[in-house]
Amino acid sequence: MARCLVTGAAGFVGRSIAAALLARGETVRGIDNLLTGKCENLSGLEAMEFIEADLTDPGACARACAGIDTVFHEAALASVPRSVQDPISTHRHCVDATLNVLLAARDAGVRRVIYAGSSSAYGDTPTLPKHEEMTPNPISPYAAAKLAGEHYMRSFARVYGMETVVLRYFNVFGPYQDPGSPYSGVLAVFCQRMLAGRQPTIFGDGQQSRDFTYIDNVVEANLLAAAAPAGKVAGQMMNVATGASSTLNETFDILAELTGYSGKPAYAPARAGDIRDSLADIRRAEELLGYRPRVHFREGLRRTVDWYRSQS
Ligand code: UD2
Repeated sequence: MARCLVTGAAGFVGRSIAAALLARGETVRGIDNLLTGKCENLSGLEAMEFIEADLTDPGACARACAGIDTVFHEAALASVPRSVQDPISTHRHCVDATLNVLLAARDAGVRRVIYAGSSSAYGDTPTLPKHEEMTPNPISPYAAAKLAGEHYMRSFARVYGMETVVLRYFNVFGPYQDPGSPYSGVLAVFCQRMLAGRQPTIFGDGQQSRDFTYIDNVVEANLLAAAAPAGKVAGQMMNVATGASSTLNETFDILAELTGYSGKPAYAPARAGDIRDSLADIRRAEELLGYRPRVHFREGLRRTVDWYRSQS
């Protein structure tokens, strides 16, 4: 790899990828509009050149892509319920931004763009595990927007010969995930609340299941995707997950043990756009990248709880 650009570099996944790249001695530029990313996430990334700008601005994308070899496109406006509330903003920061990044990357001669896809693309189809040959079935505006980005990736591979790689992440969690917004990922919210002795709320009956994926596995998949031969990965899409799932009720029980929280969860009605079960088939990433999840769910939760404890 020569020079790398990480979009969403002040966000949870982006900062984690940037940190791993810097640790390998890569030259890294980051861009973030700080809409959901946080300045404090940049601490430890001082060696990274940072641009505070919005990817909906084509000029900012051009500046960010100049001289870059590999783009890790992590910037997005995450969250299913946020997209139900405000689909236009989700579209702007997921779809318009992605097209701008691709156009700027094409014009700057970027070799490879790796895209953070979302397991939400599979929607509520009953078949488990979800494999890449399945027809996408997005339910929420967020799922539709992230899937549109995948289609743009593939089309840029086909028509412009760019090496695009889509990694469909399944419910990523770990240190630096923001627990402080109503749209935060469930594990960040639960860790923070339970460590503070505050009752978490489960939306629905708690029997919904997720293939919760610890951040280090996602970072590793990105590094592998950056290094893989083009003949194997260009224009491809693959799941990045663990291949195992847990229900929210089970997860609550593990977190109660790890945090020492002794209360019960509250239950509230299920959220619109929510899907019931999610579990990945990860054989394609194994075959194309040599990816294997190294940190399993319980160990990931333990590290995550330790991190939130160290922050509080
Ligand atoms: C979707 C995607 C995920 C990622 C994410 C980004 C799926 C299966 N996954 O995650 O890959 O793209 O969007 O935002 O589509 N919940 C509670 N209490 C809370 C918060 C959440 O019970 O305080 C529930 C929520 O209703 C859902 C589950 O926890 O059933 C997970 O919610 P989430 O927002 O962490 O992630 P999810 O699955 O929408």
